[in-house]
Formats: sequence, structure tokens, C-alpha cells
Amino acid sequence: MSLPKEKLLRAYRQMKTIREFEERTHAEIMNGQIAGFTHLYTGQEANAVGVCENLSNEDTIISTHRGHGHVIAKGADVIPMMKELFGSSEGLCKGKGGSMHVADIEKGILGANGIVAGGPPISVGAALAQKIRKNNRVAISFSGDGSVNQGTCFEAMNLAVVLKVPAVFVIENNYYSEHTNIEYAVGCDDLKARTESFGFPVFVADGADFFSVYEAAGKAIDHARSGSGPAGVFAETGRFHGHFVGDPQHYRADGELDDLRENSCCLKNFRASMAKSGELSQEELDAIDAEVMALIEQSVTEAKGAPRPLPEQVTEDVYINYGAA
Ligand SMILES: Cc1ncc(C[n+]2csc(CCOP(=O)(O)OP(=O)(O)O)c2C)c(N)n1
Repeated sequence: MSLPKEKLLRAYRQMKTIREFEERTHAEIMNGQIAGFTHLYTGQEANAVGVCENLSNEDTIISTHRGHGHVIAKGADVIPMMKELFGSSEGLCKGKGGSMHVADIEKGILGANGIVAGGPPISVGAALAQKIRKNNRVAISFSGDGSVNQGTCFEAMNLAVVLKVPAVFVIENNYYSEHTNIEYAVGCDDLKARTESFGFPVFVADGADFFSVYEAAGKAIDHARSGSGPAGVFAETGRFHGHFVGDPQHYRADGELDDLRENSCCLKNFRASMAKSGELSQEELDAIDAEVMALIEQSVTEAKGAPRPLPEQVTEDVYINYGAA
């Protein structure tokens, strides 16, 4: 697949930014600088970036408890995002959202979401609004393999077909729900077929390969945007960290993580494909690495010095008053 150079540079920069944002977040949690419960996306970057590179600011996404990657891929600025994780009033949600509730409505980021399969129903609502307004936008929900066992997900998929709305369900199969492998949790052999049985096309992607996800998501998004109703993307992927930061991962097989990092790394895959095609040089990619490292460093320095919300601001921006009807 051949893409414009600008697109290739951006895709790599986004994946690298997510990787470094997550690795640094891990370090800052372990040294006690960031409080709260955090789930890292490292290893799954190609999914978020492959999907979001098909979207505009006006399209919407709804994310999960493992949401940093989706939010960065959709265009959130890294510095206010890091400030949000540090609980600062200069954060994207003024320090009141934290890791699991990052939102940026102007960028079409309706929010991360701590409820497994909480995203698909919200995205059907957004998609219905888009259909009614005839604005040609699509609504994406990202969710994990665990979500495809939840009733809310089934209801959302069914309703999306009935209403014929432009919703795209992106299922990221990283093989685990918390500490349980899909082998123990899923009662069918083929999750893709289960999803498809709701009556919409599902496009399969290799979640360690940006190009594979970009292509599959492109087909699903085109289908939804054309007015043909919902579509799905099913990506096989792997998370490099535990379910949450601090998870000792006793449930993993010996060597599983080393194997994932070695053989299923989207950044390594992207570099290998650029080396083969010659479209980007390794020096150009190294320059992006340096740029990203500097940005992440700056984000942490700024976040550490940023103010916290004041006690009297605790209820501000939490409730909305819609006024009299
Ligand atoms: C409705 C609901 N049930 C249980 C939980 C607790 N919980 C949080 S994450 C998680 C596993 C989710 O697995 P998956 O959907 O595969 O996403 P992944 O963590 O693999 O990205 C569970 C059970 C929850 N947050 N919401």
C-alpha cells in the first residue's frame, strides 16, 4: 500500500508518541508521581493510529479504560494530556478526569470510559445524531475482546443495524480480559463471526501492522460513511504491559512478553517496511524519535510544575445545567 510521505511520517510519529507517552507514564507511576489506576496501551499503537488516520476532527471516537493511545491518535495534545494524568487543573479535563476519563470534545474525543463495553452504546448515540444531522461523519467505538461478551455491546451492534447508523465497532483482541485468556472466557471459536452475525461487514486486521489496520479501517469507515450502516474492524493485537500498572502478570506463559516485544512491535514493523520500500529513511525516523522523546520530557516537566485544582473547584465542570426547556 502506497501512502503520501506526510501521512507516513505522521503515522510513525503518532505511534512513537503513544509508545513513549505510555512508557513514561509507567515510570512516573512506579516512582509515585502519578496517582490512580492506569491501564497502558503499549503494543497496540497501530490499532489506534491505523483507525484514526482515516478520520477527521469532526468524526467521533469513544474509548476504553485503556484509552491513552486512542486519544493521542485522534489528535489530543500530549502536554495537557500528561497534565491530566498528573491531576493538574491545566489538564485536558482540568485534572478531574484522569487516565480513564480523558476527553477533548473539539477533537471529536467523546471520552475514555472505565466501563467494559460502555463505549459501543455511546457511539451508536453519536452515530444516530450524525445520521439525523446528515453531516457525513462517522462514530467509532474502540473496545476489547472482553467487550464482545457484554450485553451492552450486543444491543449496540443490533441497534446500529436496525437504525442503519454510521457506527464503526473496532474490536481489539489482545487475548486477555484482565487476567483471563479468551480461551477461558469466550464460548465460541470465532469472535469475528460472532460480531458479523449482527448483520454488518467486519474487516480483519493485523494489529501489529499499521498498514493492515489502516486498510481494514478504511474499508469499514467508507462503508459507514457511504450510508450503508455500521461496520466493524477486528484486530489481533498484544499488550506489552499487564492489565494495569503493577499487575505481576503471573498468568502469562514464559517468554510470551519477550516474544511480543520482539515479534509484534508495530514500530519495528513500520521501520522494516520503510527499509524495504525506501519511502522513508531510517534517519528520518530517528529524527522523529528524538522529537518525540523531547516532547514527552517537556510534558512531564510541565506536568510536575503545574497547579492542582483548588478544593472549592471540586464541583465545577462536573455537572451541566441545560437550562429551562
Ligand atoms: C461492566 C464492567 N465489568 C467489569 C469491569 C472490570 N474490568 C475492567 S477492565 C476489564 C477487562 C476488559 O478486557 P477487554 O475488554 O478485553 O479490554 P483490555 O483490558 O484487554 O484492553 C474488566 C473485566 C468493568 N470495568 N466494567
